[in-house]
Amino acid sequence: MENFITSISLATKMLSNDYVGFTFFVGCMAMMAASAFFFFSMNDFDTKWKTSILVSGLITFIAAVHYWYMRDYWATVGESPTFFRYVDWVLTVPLMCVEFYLILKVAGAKKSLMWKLIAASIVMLVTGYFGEAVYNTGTGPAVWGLISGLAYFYIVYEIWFGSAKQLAEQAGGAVLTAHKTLCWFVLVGWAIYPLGYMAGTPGWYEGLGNLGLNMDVIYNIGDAINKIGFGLVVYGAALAAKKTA
Ligand SMILES: *C/C=C(C)/C=C/C=C(C)/C=C/C1=C(C)CCCC1(C)C
Repeated sequence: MENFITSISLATKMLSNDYVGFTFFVGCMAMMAASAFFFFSMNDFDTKWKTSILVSGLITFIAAVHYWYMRDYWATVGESPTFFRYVDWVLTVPLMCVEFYLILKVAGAKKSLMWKLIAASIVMLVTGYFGEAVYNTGTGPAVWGLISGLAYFYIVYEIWFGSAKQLAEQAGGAVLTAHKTLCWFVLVGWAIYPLGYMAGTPGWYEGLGNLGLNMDVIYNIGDAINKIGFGLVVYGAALAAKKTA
């Protein structure tokens, strides 16, 4: 009985230098707050933008639920919640690809563009998981990290220079502005993740941990910037489109 009671205790003490625990906690709140914001504001917009903002809210909401579990896993088990992390990404990153498609739909984007981006994002994440959690010794992290990186570059290429770029230019206005900003998120914001991966691979950049920047802290910073920031760009585009309409 006593064991049962301690195992359902809702809060564990957090040490003041526990940056991982702290960023999981704050990240969880931020994702919840962002979800509430997106869900409550979506009805201010017409159908086209409403769906995009709904997807922004789903991305932060799915992350909030995962952060709730990851925060708890870290507090009770004291290890990186790698599995929850990748389940979160496998759900939310494809939704970000959907977001690109939804924005470009006005310019006639085809579903094939969306599926190409989704497929590349899944290759990127599954191979990343292999390098981080399955084949994580010897040359494993380098080989799987490289394949993951190639899939990442394919996404960057497609949105910056491929058909997605052409569609954004045809659409112009708020769509073009939003597309450009989201392209920067993918090029710079998403590049935070390979840094986290390198900080988490034994013998690579573990030294970053001495600066308080270990793998989980880097991933948590990346998620806050990319998931909430990405959603706000979409929200901003919806507002801009409403003003010019
Ligand atoms: C909300 C979560 C997002 C936007 C996650 C994005 C994750 C990546 C862009 C991960 C990329 C990786 C590489 C490019 C190589 C090393 C392995 C990964 C999976 C960390």
